[in-house]
Amino acid sequence: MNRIDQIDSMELFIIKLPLVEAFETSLGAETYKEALLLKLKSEEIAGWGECVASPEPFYSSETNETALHIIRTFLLPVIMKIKNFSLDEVLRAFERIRGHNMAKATVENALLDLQAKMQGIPLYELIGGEKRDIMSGISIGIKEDTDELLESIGQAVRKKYHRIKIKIKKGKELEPLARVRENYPDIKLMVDANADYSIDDLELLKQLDDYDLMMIEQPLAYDDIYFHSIIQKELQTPICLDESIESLNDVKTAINLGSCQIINIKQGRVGGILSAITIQNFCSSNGIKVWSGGMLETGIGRAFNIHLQTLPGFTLPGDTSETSRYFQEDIVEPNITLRGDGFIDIPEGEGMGVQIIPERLEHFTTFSERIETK
Ligand code: OSB
Ligand code: MG
Repeated sequence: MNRIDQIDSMELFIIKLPLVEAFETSLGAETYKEALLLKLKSEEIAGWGECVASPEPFYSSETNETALHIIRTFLLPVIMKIKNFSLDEVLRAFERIRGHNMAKATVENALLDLQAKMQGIPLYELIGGEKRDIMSGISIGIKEDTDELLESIGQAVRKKYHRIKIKIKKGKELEPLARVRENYPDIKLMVDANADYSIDDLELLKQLDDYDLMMIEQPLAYDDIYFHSIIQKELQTPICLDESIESLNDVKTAINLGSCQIINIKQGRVGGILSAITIQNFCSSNGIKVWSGGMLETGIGRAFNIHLQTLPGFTLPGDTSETSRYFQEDIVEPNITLRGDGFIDIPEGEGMGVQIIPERLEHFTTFSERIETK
C-alpha cells in the first residue's frame, strides 16, 4: 500500500435512520439505526468509515459515544501528528490503545477507502481480494407470532437469499423451528441466540440438533469461550462464535479449546478490515469456516462487508442483505440489491464504490463535528 501524505480535514457525524420494521433479538428491539461516520479528506479526496457500534452497550461494551470519544481524543491525533504515513504505521500506533476495536475500525476503514481512491482502484483490489459474486444472507428478528416469522421467511425464500438466520431466545426456539421446518424442510437455516443461554441449558440446546441447522450462533455468554467448548462436544450442530471473538488471540483460544467450527467475522468487532483478513487467513489454515456478519449497517458499512467477502476464506453466506431490508432511504447510492439468483454485485468504482448523497446525509444527521488538522 502507498503512503498518505497528510490529512487535510476530519469530520464526524452521527446519523439516525428509521428502520422499515422493528428488529428484535434476545438483547431487545431496535426501531432505528444510529451510526457514527468519519470522513477523512486528503488532496480533495474523501475516505469514509462507519462505526458498527450501537447507541447502547447491549451487543458490545462500545457505544457510538465511547467510539466518538476514543476517535476524537486518541485515534485522530495519531494521524494528525504524522506526515507521510502508511496505514501499517497508524495501526501499530493504535495498538497502544487497548480495546475499542469498533472505534479503531472506523478510522482504519476511512483510511482504506481514502487510499484506494487515491490509487484509483476498488477497495477489494487494495485489500488483495478478487472480484466475485457475493452470497447473500438475511437475519430475521424474533417475532411474537410465528405466522409472522413464516411470512418473513417466505419473502426471503422468494428473493433467493442463500441462507436464512433466525434470532432465538430462551423458550422461543423449539416451536418456531418446528414450524419453520414443517413449512420449509430444505432451506439453509441457522439460528443466533446472542448469548441468551447458559451451560445449564445443555439439554435444551441438544434438541436444536433435530432441525438440520447450518450452525448455532453465540448460544452462551459474550465473554465465554470455555463453556462453548463443552457444548460443542455435546452437539452435532456446529457452534459459531460472534460476540466472544474480538481478536486473533480469542480465535486461537477458541480453536485450541474446540469451542466452535465457524466464526462470524464482523470487521468492526475485530478492529478493522486488515485484522479481519488476518483472522480469516488463520481460520482457513486451521479448518474453521468464516462468514461476514452485519450490524444493520448503512450503505457505507454494507459496502465494506461486501468488499471483505472477496477474500477466499469467506466460503459461507454472511449477513449481507439488501439495503431495502432495513432502510426506506439510505445515505448512499447505489442501494445494495439481490440479483435474480440471490447474489450481490460488488458496488463499482474506486474505493468502497458507493457515493454519499450530501442532502440525505444532512437530513439524517443529528450531530456533526469538524476537527482542525492544522
Ligand atoms: O448478532 O449478528 C448479530 C444485528 C445487530 C447486532 C448483532 C447482530 C445483528 C444481526 C443483524 O444479526 C445482521 C445484519 O443484517 O446486519
Ligand atoms: Mg450474532
